[in-house]
Amino acid sequence: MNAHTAILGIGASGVAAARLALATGESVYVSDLREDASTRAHARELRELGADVELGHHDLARIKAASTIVVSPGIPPGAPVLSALRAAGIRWISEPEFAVRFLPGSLIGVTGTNGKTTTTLWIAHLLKAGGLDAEAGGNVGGGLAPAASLLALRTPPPAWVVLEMSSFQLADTEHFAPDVGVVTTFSMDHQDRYPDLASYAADKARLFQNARPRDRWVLHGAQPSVLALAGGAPGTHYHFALDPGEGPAAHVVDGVLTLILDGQGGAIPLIPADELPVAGGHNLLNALASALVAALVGVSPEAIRAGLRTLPALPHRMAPVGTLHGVQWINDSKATNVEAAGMALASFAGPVVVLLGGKDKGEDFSPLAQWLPGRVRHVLLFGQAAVRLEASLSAALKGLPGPAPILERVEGDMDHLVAVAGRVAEPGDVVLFAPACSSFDAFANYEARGLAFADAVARWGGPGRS
Ligand code: UMA
Repeated sequence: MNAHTAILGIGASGVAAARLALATGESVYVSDLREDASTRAHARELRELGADVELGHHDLARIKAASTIVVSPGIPPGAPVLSALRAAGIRWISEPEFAVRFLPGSLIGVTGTNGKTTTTLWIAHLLKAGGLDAEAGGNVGGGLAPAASLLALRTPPPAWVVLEMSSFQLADTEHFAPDVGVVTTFSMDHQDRYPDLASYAADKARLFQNARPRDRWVLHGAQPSVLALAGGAPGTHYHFALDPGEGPAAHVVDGVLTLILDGQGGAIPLIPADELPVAGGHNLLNALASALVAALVGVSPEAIRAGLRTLPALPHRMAPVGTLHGVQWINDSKATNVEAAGMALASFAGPVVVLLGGKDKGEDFSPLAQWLPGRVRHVLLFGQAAVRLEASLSAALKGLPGPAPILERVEGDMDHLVAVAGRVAEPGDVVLFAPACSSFDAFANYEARGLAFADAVARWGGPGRS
């Protein structure tokens, strides 16, 4: 009898894993608790390919009978179906763990709290610039790259696969072993799923669980939390950082992105930072990490330079929405945590009007305060997190020197929020939509929230229109 695979969840992960399992001749049972237009459409697609799909119910007996169980990352560890499997001593894996069984090429795994999607896509871009057969995928989402299993369906499969791995996906890995592993940043996030930093770190650290002496690790050298994740994992550890002080392999010297790699004859200047086609200090770090990975896998400095000059900008990340009456509007809806919003704020000297709010994940907001005095003129607080944001920022601002911004809570829809921002902004200001919270209090995801912001700015159109 063919191997039997059970797949839990029929979102992007479940559909991709099911298609891969079916293509390899396995019999497939897919189940999802949700029964709506979207799950029904996915069910129809998979049934046509030969899968057995059940909506509204997980049949535990059928799941237990499977030789492989693939669980979608959005199913929380405490979900009844997973508790039942755990109680029965039955193990499951995540979708990328399943996919890599069918990916014979070299694997680059990218994780981190922020910057992992950009870095994943940029590494693939630089490898392609060097003539390598490389594809990006994994957690990326937003239609920018496919789930890992869909890469495994390509014939022939890519020689190089660059996979973004979320902590949820890393949690359920067993044999996942990247040839090159990258950690972009690490700070607390997803507090709605993790009880503490240690358990979040434990999942992220699974990137290193099967580390071999030949592996290469590319790490944010200025973040002790990243270096602690890697610990003493076997393999060669390379650091990237803005400051050349600590001797990282990739850094910035006199405004020029520079690599220093053993056996390559000293410093290799790449391109001046101001020639990168994307804004933001954190993008400089993403570019350094990507260039370092490309160099480690053999892309020439010439090809890296050409690739850096053509790095693609990603939607909803520091994306200019337009300049209206001297005010620049920036959509950074992907800033779904404090670290990301802080990095966005740090990219502007000021004056800034910043829009913060959304679903409260329980994160400590007070570190945001350090970016406000002297830079931010006005903070508009919206959504479910507004009250706690206001309390936490006003308390943290008391201990800081410099002119404090006005904190103002705004109720109502996106059109109203944008109109208030337009009213308080003055010519020369930046209005920065970098919410520091996830979008799920009012939107399906950060993309829908970013689109709503951009649309509202377009509708508003300028002062006097509110
Ligand atoms: N469900 C059950 N039983 C349960 C609970 C849930 O059947 O007990 C069902 C839900 O009804 C739902 C499915 O399980 O239909 C869960 O789907 P999912 O949330 O895992 O979504 P997918 O569409 O499979 O998307 C996932 C990633 N989503 C999450 O991790 C939440 C996508 O990352 C990723 O692009 C995709 O797989 C392909 O790898 C997005 C994301 O937001 C971009 N990731 C988070 C992040 O980056 O911060 C982690």
